Amino acid sequence: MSAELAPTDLYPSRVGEAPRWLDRRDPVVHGAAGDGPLSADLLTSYQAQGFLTSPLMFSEAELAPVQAELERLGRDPAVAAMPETITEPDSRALRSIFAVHVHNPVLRALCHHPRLVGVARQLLGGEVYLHQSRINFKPGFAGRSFDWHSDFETWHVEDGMPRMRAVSCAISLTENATYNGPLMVIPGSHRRFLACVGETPAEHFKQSLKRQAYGVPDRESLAQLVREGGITTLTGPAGTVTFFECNLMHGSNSNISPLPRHNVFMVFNSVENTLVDPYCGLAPRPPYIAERARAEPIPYRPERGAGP
Ligand code: 6CS
Ligand code: FE
Repeated sequence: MSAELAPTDLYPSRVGEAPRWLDRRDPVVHGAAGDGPLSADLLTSYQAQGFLTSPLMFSEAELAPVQAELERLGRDPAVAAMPETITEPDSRALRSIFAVHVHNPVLRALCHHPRLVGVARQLLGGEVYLHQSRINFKPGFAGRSFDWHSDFETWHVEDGMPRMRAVSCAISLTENATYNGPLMVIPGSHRRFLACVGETPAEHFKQSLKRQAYGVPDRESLAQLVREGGITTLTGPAGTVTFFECNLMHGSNSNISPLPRHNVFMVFNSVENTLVDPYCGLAPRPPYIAERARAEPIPYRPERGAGP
């Protein structure tokens, strides 16, 4: 790795013998109240909690074409064979399809939707591009869990994202109920960085996207975060939009209910925070997991009359 070219590693992880808390060196909110659709109160809440849910929604009519596209993709054998498609660790059920904003026009339109881009620009303080996008399927009976993690820990170590200036957006395409494996977050956990233990193996993504083993917090640190912040379960009807900060600790349970939980995720990153060589010293992950070449700003024109 050309370490001399990369900026100093402000968040070293997977390098020590024991887990370690490091100070957050970046703001949580990079823009201001006048810069976009979110009020000062919503920005203050995001700053403290690390997430915002339902400040805006997608209607049933807006969602219908996306839901139809998900059905179609889920059935297409050509899609099942793509490298972007990840199956569950214990079955051939679909778990994720990556880079949907690149290869699918319907999903691309959703990922570029001004309602979302306006919020991302405000939270990140300027122009944004998509670092990653994916559909996370969680079919009834077969959908498996996602262990607790901070996305930023992985993006920093494995992708070379230098600073905490990214935000994830989750849009639920089915109802997310308490019983079908909804997203769970630890409020306030984004305000510190937990350096994890373990050395990243080569091509870790082949395993981690099914079941993550490196870059996951130790039990003691996790218990401490939950003592301080509790756990919030993000339930809501189809169309619910959640923004969560890149360093917020989150995870989800398996879906043993008969009812599917399908979400679309996209990750907005500031154009001032583009990727450098991965801090773990290994080869970068494929571009369908972490975009490094196409970091042009998403064109933005505000929706007329929109606002949370
Ligand atoms: O690898 C990624 O980019 C995302 N997926 C997992 C399972 N963990 C980290 C991050 O959210
Ligand atoms: Fe995640």
